[in-house]
Amino acid sequence: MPKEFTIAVCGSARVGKSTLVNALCGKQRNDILANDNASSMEYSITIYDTPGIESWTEQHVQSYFSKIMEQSKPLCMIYCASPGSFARLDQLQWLIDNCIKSNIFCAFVCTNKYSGGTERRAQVLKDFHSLLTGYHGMTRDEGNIKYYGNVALCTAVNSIVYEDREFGVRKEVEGINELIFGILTSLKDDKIVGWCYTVADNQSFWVTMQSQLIKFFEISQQAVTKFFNERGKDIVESVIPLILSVLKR
Ligand SMILES: Nc1nc2c(ncn2[C@@H]2O[C@H](COP(=O)(O)OP(=O)(O)OP(=O)(O)O)[C@@H](O)[C@H]2O)c(=O)[nH]1
Ligand SMILES: [Mg+2]
Repeated sequence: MPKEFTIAVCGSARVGKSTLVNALCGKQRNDILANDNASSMEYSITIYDTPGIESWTEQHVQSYFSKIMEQSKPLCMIYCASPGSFARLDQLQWLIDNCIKSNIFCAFVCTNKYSGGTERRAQVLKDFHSLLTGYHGMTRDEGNIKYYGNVALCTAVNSIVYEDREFGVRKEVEGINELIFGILTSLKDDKIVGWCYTVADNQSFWVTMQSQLIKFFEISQQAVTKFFNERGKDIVESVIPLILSVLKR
């Protein structure tokens, strides 16, 4: 039996949930089957990406999330809101209460951050912040990510290139690698493994964040270089086993 991990993605319709999932995974699919060759154990990863709920009412949230919980407990809940889309903080309380009760880490993400202007983006982040401080004080503010103990983090991302030809504006992808790293460093034990496999194909993450990963997990640079030389260009094949061996220590 493969070890199963699930991730719950929540939020209103058209805010950029699926685009974020693709950016995190580094590929266009929602169900990933990954093999850990080192132990020949199989990991199965399922991402629940809501098909656009038009009215994100408390009732919808409850039935959707309860259904996921029946299947298996998610290792992480990612809540998405785009600038201007976010107005019903109270409806999120049930969701956070339940995540905390079940020990599920929450990532609150302002998706498509350039779509609604600076003020609206700031408002979403302000709303996330005031909501989360009701549960846990802010413990860290690093790399544009605010952390609230082991409960949650919040940040803003641009999942794909943003272009406004009329105003001659172009913005590159932003905040995805940092978000992956933020979630990775907030999880515990085998949830870390699940998250590593979720983002296993995101070459950009493993390459860009290599030194941060080495530092955080206290992996030796020498070991990474050695694996890298032996296994060729596949960073994933070289870094994930090292993280796993650190966790098993
Ligand atoms: N430039 C840019 N466009 C984005 C971003 N996120 C989403 N979009 C665009 O916004 C639209 C909606 O994105 P989706 O990812 O389909 O949103 P969704 O929340 O999955 O939508 P539903 O599944 O219908 O609820 C698409 O046209 C995306 O290309 C982003 O970060 N940057
Ligand atoms: Mg979608």
